[in-house]
Amino acid sequence: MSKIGIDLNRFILEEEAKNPNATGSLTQGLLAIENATKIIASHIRMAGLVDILGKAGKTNIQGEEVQKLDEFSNNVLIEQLSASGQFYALASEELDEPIYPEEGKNAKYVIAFDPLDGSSNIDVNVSIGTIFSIHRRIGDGEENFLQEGYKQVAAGYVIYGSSVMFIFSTGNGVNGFTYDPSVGMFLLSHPNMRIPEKGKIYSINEANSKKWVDERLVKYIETLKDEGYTSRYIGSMVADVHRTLIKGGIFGYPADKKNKNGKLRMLYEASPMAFLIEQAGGLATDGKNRILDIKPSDIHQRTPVFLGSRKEIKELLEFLN
Ligand code: P6P
Repeated sequence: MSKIGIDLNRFILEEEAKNPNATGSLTQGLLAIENATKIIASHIRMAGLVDILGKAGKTNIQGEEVQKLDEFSNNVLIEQLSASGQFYALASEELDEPIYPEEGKNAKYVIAFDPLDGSSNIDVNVSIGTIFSIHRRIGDGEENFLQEGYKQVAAGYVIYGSSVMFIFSTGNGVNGFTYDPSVGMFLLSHPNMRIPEKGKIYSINEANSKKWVDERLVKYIETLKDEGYTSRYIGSMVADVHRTLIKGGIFGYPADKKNKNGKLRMLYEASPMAFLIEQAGGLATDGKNRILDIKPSDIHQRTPVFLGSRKEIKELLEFLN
């Protein structure tokens, strides 16, 4: 029987019930993420009205100190994830160092997140998103976040676009939920998401092509053009990856002479997105290595990223190696 329309909470609980060793901790952690993103979504929707679009240091109509949406999103996630007691440590794109909530001192998971990726697009009303990656706790410090991506317990993103969607995986495929504000719930709309074997879209910022470290990439993109591919680049990773997951093709942010390791971060952009794309049947590489096999050495390290359909990624690897 199709589970279309089942709410996210019930779906997560049913997933937990399938795992005899589950203690409910991951469930509570995922529900904390869900709560945080509902709060973020409601504020993004109001952003244009209550003057919190990309400004800081201003007071809003209530005379309250205005936070930029990415600072606001970061604070909401820290509050909700800490209060859940399910995370020993939190690493955020907005924080130089991880934080260790008192409530999570005995927790068995750690979480890395980008609270509002693509936030430079807020003022022009382009889709933006929250990205998260959950690992098992393995120690007392930063080593918890320096684990290979294939060890992720769960990963996902919430895209705040024409509709708000929660896309995640706990290692048993990818499922997508669409937010219904009339009932305040995420409802299953995209069960068992699979990326097409091949697409007709490439997504890369060609303005940087003269700076790309590997000129063979230019040749690869030219072959896609010769095959009739079209270009789509939004400049918001969550939006570009979401379209790639649904339509297929390839998304990339390569290394260039300015960004020697690329621009995107391993922990809370490349690794969780690679996990999702692989769970949906696609591939994700840094141009040489499988993203999920790379052991990070710094919590904010950057990496070149190419992800998408098997056909395009395999062809790219042949060009580059
Ligand atoms: P560029 C947004 O600022 C971001 O971090 C990602 O969401 C996006 O994929 C990338 O940077 C866009 O970078 O240099 O093409 O504007």
